[in-house]
Amino acid sequence: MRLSRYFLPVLKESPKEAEIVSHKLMLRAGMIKQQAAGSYSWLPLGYKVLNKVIKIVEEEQNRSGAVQLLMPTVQSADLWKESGRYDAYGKEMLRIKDRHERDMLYGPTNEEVITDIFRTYVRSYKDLPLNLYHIQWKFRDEVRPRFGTMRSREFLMKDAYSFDLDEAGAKKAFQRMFVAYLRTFYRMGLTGIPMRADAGPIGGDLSYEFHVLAETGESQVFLDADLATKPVPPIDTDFSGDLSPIFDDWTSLFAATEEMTDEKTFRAAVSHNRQLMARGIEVGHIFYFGTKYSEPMKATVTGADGKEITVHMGSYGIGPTRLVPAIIEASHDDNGIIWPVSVAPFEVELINLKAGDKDTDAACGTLYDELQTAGLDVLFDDRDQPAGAKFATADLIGIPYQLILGPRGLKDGQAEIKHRKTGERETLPIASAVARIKSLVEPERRDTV
Ligand code: 5CA
Repeated sequence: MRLSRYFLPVLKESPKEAEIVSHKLMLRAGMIKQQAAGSYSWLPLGYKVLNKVIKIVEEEQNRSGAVQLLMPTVQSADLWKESGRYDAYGKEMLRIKDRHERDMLYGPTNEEVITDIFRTYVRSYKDLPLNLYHIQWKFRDEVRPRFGTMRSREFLMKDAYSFDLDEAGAKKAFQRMFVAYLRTFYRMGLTGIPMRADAGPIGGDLSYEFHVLAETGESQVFLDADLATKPVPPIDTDFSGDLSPIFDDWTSLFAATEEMTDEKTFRAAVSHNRQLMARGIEVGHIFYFGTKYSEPMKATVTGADGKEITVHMGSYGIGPTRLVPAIIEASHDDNGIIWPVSVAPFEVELINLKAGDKDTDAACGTLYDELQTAGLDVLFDDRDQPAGAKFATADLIGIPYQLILGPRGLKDGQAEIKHRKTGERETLPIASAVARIKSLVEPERRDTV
């Protein structure tokens, strides 16, 4: 992408309405624009990051055996009356009437719709286990939408729903999602720590939240510090095998949100040198709730003995539009965002220090073509602007590697690479620059680990 042809409305000043660093940086870097309270447009740079986050979520859901579909945003209230949640959900639900005065709602979650799909088509125990997921917009009329897309009213959710014959089967489904989540957050450059949590309005008695540790997190969390450095299960993990050793290993270490524990219990349970009290951002939440929805909505299958079995269910959420600011909270400095390669809007930014100079333009044009041919996601700052302004924008939008070329370097046959994260600079022959960038980027994509 040539920056001269792109749409990147960066702001010089920090917007006053933003309280936390990720919100400030997303506005300054031209990633989002507020449209109403808790509602945002995703501008091209932000949308590109969001799509990379979504792709990782999809890959890991698919790897674990979940199957993707798509359900509507606007739902009929009838299903919610069947499950008994229509009145219970309260003011967070956006209630709508259509032209025939029928009660509709903008879905805050999809347990009812998926249970309806399941009961329409699935008849036999032979069709289980089944896990169906979608990535779709939700609306929750939050009391206090804040922090940009971190807590918005309209937000994107990946929600998966598992169906099993009994509790033992459902626990296995739960473990598959648990492992998929560990991998998902790791691939985005995050440490996502599973914590025992409160199930809230979704219900059930087994629930884990996944938290990213950050000073601005809304939850107080208590954990065994060893969890923060634990290697996640690798790409060749067998999701059809027994995952309980991995699950038990992770959940044997203390980690809980403030709703589930207190400081005294925590201090008594974890050895002194491993006690970590921190703030956390909830990026995922998984639930096992048995027959809470299948019972009232009559989601049953016929068992091997011909008897009707009410299925056991779980649901599993991830917030992609919250993950983007969470990644920024975890990875930034005074100059701007520092994207992990796997979710960076572009992997490398080519900077022409003297746009308009015939030779530099030609050399940069060649580099731009070669970077693309090498399979790299490239942003080319070809604008006629002072070098200082270009460097400031490059640091602000946080592209992991900058490849810099000007007339002086060109005369000596040398280009410069700047590593955004460390500030390290290397000067190298122009002819080897593309191969060098490729060798830096590829291992950091985390798509084969
Ligand atoms: N049906 C279940 C799981 S599928 C559910 O709704 N779970 S949830 O309420 O915990 O939400 C799942 C995830 O959505 C959260 O972990 C969070 O990452 C994201 N999320 C929830 N509310 C918001 C919000 N207001 N803004 C941004 N993301 C949100």
